[in-house]
Amino acid sequence: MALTTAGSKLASLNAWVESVAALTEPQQIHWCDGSDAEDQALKLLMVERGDLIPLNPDTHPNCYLHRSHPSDVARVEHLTFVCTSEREDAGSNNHWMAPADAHAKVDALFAGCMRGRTLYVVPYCMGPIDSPIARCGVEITDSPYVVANMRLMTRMGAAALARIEREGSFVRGLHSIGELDPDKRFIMHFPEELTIKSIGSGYGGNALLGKKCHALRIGSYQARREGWLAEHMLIVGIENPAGETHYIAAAFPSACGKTNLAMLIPPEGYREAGWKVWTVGDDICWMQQDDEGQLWAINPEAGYFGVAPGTGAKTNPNALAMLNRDAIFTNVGLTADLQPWWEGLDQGRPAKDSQGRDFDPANGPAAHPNARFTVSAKQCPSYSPVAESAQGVPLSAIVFGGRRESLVPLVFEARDWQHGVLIGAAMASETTAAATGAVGVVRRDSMAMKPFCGYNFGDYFAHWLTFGKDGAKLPKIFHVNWFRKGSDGKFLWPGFGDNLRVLEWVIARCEGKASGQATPIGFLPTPDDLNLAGLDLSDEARDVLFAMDPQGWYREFEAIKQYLHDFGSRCPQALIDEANLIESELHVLQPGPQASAA
Ligand code: SAT
Ligand code: MN
Repeated sequence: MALTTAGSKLASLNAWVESVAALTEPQQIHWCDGSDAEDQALKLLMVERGDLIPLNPDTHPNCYLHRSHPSDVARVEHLTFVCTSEREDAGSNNHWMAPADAHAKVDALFAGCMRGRTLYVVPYCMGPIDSPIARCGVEITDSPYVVANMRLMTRMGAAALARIEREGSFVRGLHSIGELDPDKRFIMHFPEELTIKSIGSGYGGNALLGKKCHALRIGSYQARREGWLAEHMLIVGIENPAGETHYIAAAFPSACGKTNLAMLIPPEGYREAGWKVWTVGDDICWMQQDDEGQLWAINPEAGYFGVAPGTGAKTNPNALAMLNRDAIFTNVGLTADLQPWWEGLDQGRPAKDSQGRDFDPANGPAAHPNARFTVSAKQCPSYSPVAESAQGVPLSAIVFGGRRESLVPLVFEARDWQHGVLIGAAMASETTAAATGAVGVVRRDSMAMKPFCGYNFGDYFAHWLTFGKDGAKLPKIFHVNWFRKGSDGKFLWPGFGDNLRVLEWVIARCEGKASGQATPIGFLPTPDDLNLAGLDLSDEARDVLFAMDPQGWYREFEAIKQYLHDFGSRCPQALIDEANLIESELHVLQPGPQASAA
């Protein structure tokens, strides 16, 4: 690998790299071209340093294990800031710091932080390189692990640099692992300057700046300014036996099964009938509306940074099939013969845990619950043939979903766009291991964007409403819940491949071919509206998954209204009116004297 200081044809880029080098004082500067040779050289370097462990070359050629610092295994929302000039523009959904204070705080930590290290300049493109929806950025980092991951997760290197030089603009992301000290860790976003500064973490969403920092936080801000949407959604194509494919975008919080849904294998009867599922993306979706109101979506990413635990032959065979070559594993366990191992894998036994200790169940699971794999999207057996299309795919439906063990039925449909935006805004979910903090606590997570929206949620809801123009060919909006539990505490719905049964109803509703019952919260199917053939659903499941509990929902809407009110005058009145209307309809359905009086 030639370690050069060669710059670009873009003076503003060169000047930025020079100013960062002056601040961070690296030993050398390397401009990444994204080539195989560069990738191999970096991996060799990391193996020599002990940052990567080569896995079994027979079972997992060109695969590596990385162990991050035990204090650095997830996103850190309490250390993540959106730094707009006006505090209100960041909103109560974000931690805020004044831009000057934030720059001063992190620049002091960046000063001299790359001494003895290499500064890597990583040009990347979010989205197919020739797509008008795609946007570019440059990440400066001192972590070769970040470089190797960015090469899998984005279109990284020479082609991206050429586009950046042509366009003359790019999002600036400065990253250093710093001292990996949680007390000196900050993930700062300056949306008005299209700039990110992240220090003190080498992990996932904190360090791979193209992902959550650019494609969601800065991206959502850019999207509002430019009139498009940057969302925390998978994109999946569902092909019916007639060969027609409908594209669905679906928002779920981190670690709620987006990757599994994006790579779903149809149940046997569906497979035999000719149903196919095509993966476009598993985490992020950028959408633009055309003149007819149709939304077109691209996956800005080029790879998957998926949760390893729970990925098995039954839950996600497509993911397993793509993970046996050219992949990076982070914080998984290891078998005696150097194969990656995690809970939920159907074969092998762990010899080492995620921290490299001899595996001992007394220390907890072998893999960290937020252990990840990084792999090129092209390796997915269900990778959609149109995933690289510059114009994107046309969306038939948008699906919101959370992890809710009670109240929320399996699926319901919004009456119209405005009601759908309310459903998205009101989303709530039990927290997972993808972020540090308590797991299993229900919190509102509007559109699964609570950790990722780069501006005030009130303005964000208003932006969503602007797409609902009269006569627009908009996708229908749905809400699903795969995680409802029965009185025995077990999941009532089998999930995984069987979720296609729900998506079949979703698509049939989009085509006007299926029935649904009107309720105050939206249209619900009855068990007869879904194909449940071959499923052994309990009576409780049939009762509960398709029912709307007016009293429970009345209480839910009181909480939703309170939540909306917390955004003050920034929250669009139309959403509050919509919530009031639903609440009054629910009130009428309450049992007891009030209902007879109504
Ligand atoms: O760590 S990441 O933010 O990249 C993954 C996730 O939380 O979805
Ligand atoms: Mn995610």
